[in-house]
Amino acid sequence: MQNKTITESLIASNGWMPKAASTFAPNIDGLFNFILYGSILLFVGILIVTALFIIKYRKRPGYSPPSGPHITHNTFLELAWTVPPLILTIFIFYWGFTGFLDMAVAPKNSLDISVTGKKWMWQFEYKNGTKTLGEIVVPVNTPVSLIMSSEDVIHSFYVPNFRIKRDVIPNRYTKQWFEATRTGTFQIFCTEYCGDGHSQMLGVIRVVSADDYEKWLANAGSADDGLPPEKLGEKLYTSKGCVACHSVDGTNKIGPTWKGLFGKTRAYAGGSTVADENYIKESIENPTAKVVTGYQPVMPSFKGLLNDKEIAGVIAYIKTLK
Ligand code: HEC
Ligand SMILES: [Cu+2]
Repeated sequence: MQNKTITESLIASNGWMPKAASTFAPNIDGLFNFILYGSILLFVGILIVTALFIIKYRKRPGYSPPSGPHITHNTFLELAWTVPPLILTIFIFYWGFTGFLDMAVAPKNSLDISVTGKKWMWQFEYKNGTKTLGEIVVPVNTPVSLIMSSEDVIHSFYVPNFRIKRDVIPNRYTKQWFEATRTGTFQIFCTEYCGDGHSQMLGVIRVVSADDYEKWLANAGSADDGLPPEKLGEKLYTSKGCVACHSVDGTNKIGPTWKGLFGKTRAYAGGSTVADENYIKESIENPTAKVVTGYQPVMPSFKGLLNDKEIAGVIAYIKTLK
């Protein structure tokens, strides 16, 4: 699922960059291409001139270098290699700086969403209290402002299709805004190495029409599409970030594998219990209550982040992993 989204949204539209999907993208791509192709042009030009000079002035029988006074200065030449590059760099600076300012200041009417990065998930909260994990839904053609902070280490919020990337830092708020120009699902990455689960610290931005957005928000962010419980659980496994720490194929990652978990006897400091529905629910909402022997108490609590239906879905999914 998540992987499919990655490939779809990141496929390059022109064999080159991921499909542009924000108002920033044309300007940024323009500047990037200008610098890239400009550099290539200059580089190739210099190589050609170098090659011509090597041939023209090579040491060979019957050729002696032009004689005359030693040249120390040529005002025209010196101006020629100073002034045009200066104008070029000022132009590039101006282009980049005005673009940077546009990206730094969010329009007044923007939709605010707060973002919390923590190992290894993205958590979002809308103004009306709707909380989501690993996914935000936003209306198309509307400025959205992200107010971001981290609960642990430095993370970085990166959406290639929107050409936005901003560090997410503990004890400080950083802001990033964007306006999506097309509907679709776009990948969020963490681009600041933050530990074992870094590469799994993924999320998606779903851009929908204004109507669909209102509908979604009215349903308090539940988007379970009427899936059967075990399918819902399977979806949540990736979308809520459990995948960063739990495998379903028997390998132990940061947390124990879910394969064969249901009905197994679990040992924890001070006792043991059979992994039944209640144990799984407790493990999700209050993970430190019974820390499985051999593991660190690093699982964050998902209390309030998974509703009862979703927890039932996770339980149903774990039951299928025999
Ligand atoms: C940051 C890593 C991390 C994430 C993310 C995480 N877990 Fe865990 N989980 C752990 C660790 C470590 C343990 C074992 C220690 C403990 O019991 O707290 C554990 C234990 C569990 C257990 C008990 C497993 C057993 O073998 O007894 C369940 C059930 C569980 N997690 C469910 C979830 C669900 C559901 C999610 C996603 C919504 C999730 N976890 C996300 C790290 C994580
Ligand atoms: Cu991170």
